[in-house]
Amino acid sequence: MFCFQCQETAKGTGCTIKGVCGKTDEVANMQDLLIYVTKGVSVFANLARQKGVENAKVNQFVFDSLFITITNANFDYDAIVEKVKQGLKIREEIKNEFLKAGGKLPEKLHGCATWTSDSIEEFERKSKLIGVLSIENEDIRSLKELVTYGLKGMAAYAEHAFNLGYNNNEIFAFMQRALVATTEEKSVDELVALVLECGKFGVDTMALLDKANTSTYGNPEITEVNIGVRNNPGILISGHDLKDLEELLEQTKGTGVDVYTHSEMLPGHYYPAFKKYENFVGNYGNAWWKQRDEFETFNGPVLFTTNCIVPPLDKATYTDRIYTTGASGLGGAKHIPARQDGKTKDFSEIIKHAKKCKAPVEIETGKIIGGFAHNQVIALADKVVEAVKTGAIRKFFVMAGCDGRMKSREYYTEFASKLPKDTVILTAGCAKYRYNKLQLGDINGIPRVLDAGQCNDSYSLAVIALTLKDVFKVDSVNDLPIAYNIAWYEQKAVIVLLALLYLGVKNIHLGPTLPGFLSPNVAKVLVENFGISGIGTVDEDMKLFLS
Ligand code: SF4
Ligand code: SF3
Repeated sequence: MFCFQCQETAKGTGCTIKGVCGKTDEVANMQDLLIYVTKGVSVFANLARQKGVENAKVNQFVFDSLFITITNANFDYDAIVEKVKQGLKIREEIKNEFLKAGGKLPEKLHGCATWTSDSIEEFERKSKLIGVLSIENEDIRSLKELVTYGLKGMAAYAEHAFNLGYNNNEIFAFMQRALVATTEEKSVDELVALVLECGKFGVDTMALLDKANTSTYGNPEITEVNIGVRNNPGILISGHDLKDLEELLEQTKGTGVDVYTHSEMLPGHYYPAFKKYENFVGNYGNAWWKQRDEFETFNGPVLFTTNCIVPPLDKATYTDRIYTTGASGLGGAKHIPARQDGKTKDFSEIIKHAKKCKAPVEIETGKIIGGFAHNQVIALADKVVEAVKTGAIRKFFVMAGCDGRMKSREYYTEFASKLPKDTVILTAGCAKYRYNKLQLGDINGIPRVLDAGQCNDSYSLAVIALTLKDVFKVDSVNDLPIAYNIAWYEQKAVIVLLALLYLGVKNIHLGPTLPGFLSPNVAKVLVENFGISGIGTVDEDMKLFLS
């Protein structure tokens, strides 16, 4: 195996024996094969599209497969093998549709469009030959992988929007065109342009998901979320999918089973539509990487709707309480099947399981506050603008992104606590758990940590910046008193970053380490054109940001 797609990649350069995330060699290789086959499907989907054929099943296969290979989403070898088989079938289907529409096969086709097999031995043999390192030139490899990781993040957001009935064929067409581009000979300049285009479609996808979420569940509003527990048995729901949350709440209503959110599902509490559920009790625990402790004490079943899963240790007592659904998967865990023919998912087994479990052990008490997505912040705009004009707010710090296990991430807690009292943190994603319980106070009633929601709600932060740009009548978002100190971990953060670059945001600080997949030359391009940099010590950075 070779994988360097996330921030925790071994030695900052690549996981080669086993993933730091827990992905085995076999799973990593099979995910590579799935990406390879997905590129093959995209080859024919692109050709077919030129003949006017748009195939919804193909589009769904492509975004779902990309999503499955995101860090910490799916560790289930058998599920990934099944997906590869499905891909080979779908590739044949779309190829035939292309031929039926009068298409003529190109003389030369990439191996991803022609390789086929039905033997697992051949799957495994092939999977070792087509990975990241099969691209020799390190700059080309770096850019092609940067595009691929951006697409993975985009796919995740597209899937959530799709689950709520929101689609955009232009996004699907871009995804497939970009996947095919990674199989073609391209110059560095062409690939840099593709990276930026990926950012453009990242903005579109996040805007689509924002529309899907807010049209379906209302605009997030200021909410105090309980972090303590009640005495009933509970189900802990993690990941990002709000449709799953809705169906779980509907099915647990009146059963005596409480529902708690974990990690990235916390912002579920901010939506008006979910406030009517009396059994939607609060948020339990912290960011994803603390799950090995927090799932022990939770006592009840845990439902993963997406990443981030940490495979349980052998001694864990909660392994049989894990359920997965959607793109997520874990060998040995029960997977709740997708919706069929417009029906809801069936969570009855989890609910039955919960009824046999003890109530959660209380690990924290009190409340955290959030719900500062664009609509809510813009409703407060007068107050915010006033505070900036009078100098009560000196600067905003966008500290969105991901959390992770590395000790170096303590930087973000220290940074947040050392920020002067006249600054405000804008956050989204699980990065917030590094400072959302610090009691940083407020400025004239505006909390100093404004949580917009999940990582995809980083879109809200962009909308807020663009609104402030108009209010303050400045030419560029870079003229606003906003600094960017972003933490990244997986590929959703990659698409958020590319989206910000596309919107013209400069001088983003990215930490705790720069991506291992950036070759020195590609890193140089990002530094020279966008002013991207890493982080230093808290004190040095604080001086730099406030100077
Ligand atoms: Fe390593 Fe990250 Fe890849 Fe997992 S996802 S194998 S930790 S680089
Ligand atoms: Fe977190 Fe995985 Fe990225 Fe969605 S849940 S921000 S790391």
